[in-house]
Amino acid sequence: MAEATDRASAPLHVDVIVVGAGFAGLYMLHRLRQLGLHAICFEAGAGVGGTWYWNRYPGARCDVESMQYSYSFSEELQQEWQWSERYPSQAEILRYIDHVADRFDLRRDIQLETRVTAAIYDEAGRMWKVSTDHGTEAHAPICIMATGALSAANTPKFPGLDSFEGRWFHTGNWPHEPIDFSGERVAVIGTGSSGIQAIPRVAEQATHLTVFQRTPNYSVPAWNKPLDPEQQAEWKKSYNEHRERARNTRSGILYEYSQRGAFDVSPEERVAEFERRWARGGANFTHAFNDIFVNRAANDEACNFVRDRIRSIVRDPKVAEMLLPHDHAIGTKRICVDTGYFETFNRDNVTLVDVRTTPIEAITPVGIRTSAAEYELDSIIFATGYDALTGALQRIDIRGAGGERLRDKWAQGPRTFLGVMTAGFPNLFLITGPGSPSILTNVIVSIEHHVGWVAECIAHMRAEGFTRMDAAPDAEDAWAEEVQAVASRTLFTQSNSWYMGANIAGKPRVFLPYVGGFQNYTRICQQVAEDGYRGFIFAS
Ligand code: NA7
Repeated sequence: MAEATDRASAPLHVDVIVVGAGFAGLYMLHRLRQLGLHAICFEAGAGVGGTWYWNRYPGARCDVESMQYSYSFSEELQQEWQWSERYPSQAEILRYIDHVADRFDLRRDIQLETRVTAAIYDEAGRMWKVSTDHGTEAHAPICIMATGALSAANTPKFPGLDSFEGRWFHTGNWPHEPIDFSGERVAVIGTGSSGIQAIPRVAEQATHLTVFQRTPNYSVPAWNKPLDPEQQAEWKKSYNEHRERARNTRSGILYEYSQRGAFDVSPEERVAEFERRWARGGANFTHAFNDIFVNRAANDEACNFVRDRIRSIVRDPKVAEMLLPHDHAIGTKRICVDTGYFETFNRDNVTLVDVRTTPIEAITPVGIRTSAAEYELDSIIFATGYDALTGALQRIDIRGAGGERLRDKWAQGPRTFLGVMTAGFPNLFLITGPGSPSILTNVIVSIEHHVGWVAECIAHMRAEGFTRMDAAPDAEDAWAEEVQAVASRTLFTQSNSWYMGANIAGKPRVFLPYVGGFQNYTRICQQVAEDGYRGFIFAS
């Protein structure tokens, strides 16, 4: 582990700079070493793990099953690691990432507690000059942004937050010491995946929990449970086959993808199918029929089923009504997977406040004031999400050829070729960047694909003697159109989701990831490479 202080004042010269030591940065570092390159990785956290380092809120858990949410690049690694539950907790994922960092001896090239503040391309020297919050600089011909799609926390600017005399937290930046809410009056603002996971756990501790909900959300039960060691061993016998099958799906996850439309079956069969999937748990639910993401009537059937479930779980009909999602098609905002979320509203110590009808006006020294009432609080938890996909990149001062700022280039929305490069920013690679399937998939599957593709591309550059690679503007324009075109054929673009940038004031409303399917996307990437990296411009 490098010391955070007293780093050399002269710029460090390496072959590649990697920004971020989460799942993407760690694997990138490993692949670069295999190419014989000297890379350095900067990481803002005091440990590796990225998202899973920061998101330590109560109940934090992945909504992709453990046997799938892990690296596949090492047969030894996937065989030796034992998962303990169907869905992995944050703590278990972090133990796994720490194990990976040690097992592949990655730490010696990672500088922790070092936030990258700027990355500026020096055209004459063909060099990325990267600055950090320590005032240090590193220079490298190649820079790789492994900064994460959900890593730039969004804390709404409610007036008066600074005056609040209690404690406040963001789920995406949770303290590392244990936080005990016993005996406290607590608020959770936000009912996305993070809020829905945290709310049941906080309600168990707090004297009183008030949930401030702007948009009710669809959630299906996780039915999390311990993993049977025999089943795990059985799965591992053909781990690579499972992985390969997953890579050939649209989300990189082995769900049961139905080949039937919702109206190909009788109403009774339809409900039976939803019931079967509800009983099985998880996001598999939205794949009950193959038209749920494209046909509003089919989607409505799934929505109605979930609304009926909410009504049957929540005892107070008024509260149940407040919890019913109506404003978006199921799955077009990330579907939540919960443990006892709706049941929590049956507790005497939990109150639900609808901030669409009674908006939060201010945070006061003693609590939260809405247009209708004042709530006295000891702690406030912001489960208010992220400036997704572009936020982490745009918080860095990135300047490409001719000094163009990425923030300016992306002012009307991000533009990339394949989500992996953006024209005018030579030798700058993005891992699971906007315009790639990224968070619409099992993100580790996407990360492994991107890292592998970038590593092969760098190997190609070296083999051919190229020192400069850039996306061609016409290829980028065509890809940006394709990203929007495939999205417009789905229901996704009709929702005010973070996929659309709609959760951040002033963010352009464009669909950010590529929704055309992971398996189709990877074929396109492969074809581009086989065609001599068609759509990229090389120079030596
Ligand atoms: P999300 O899914 O963006 O959820 C954030 C929640 O916070 C959502 O309910 C928002 O309501 C709410 N929110 C945001 N700003 C405000 C304000 N100003 N007032 C009231 N409520 C607000 O983030 P998560 O962290 O839960 O999940 C992110 C992803 O991480 C998740 O999808 C998984 O992939 C893992 P809104 O819906 O915008 O009305």
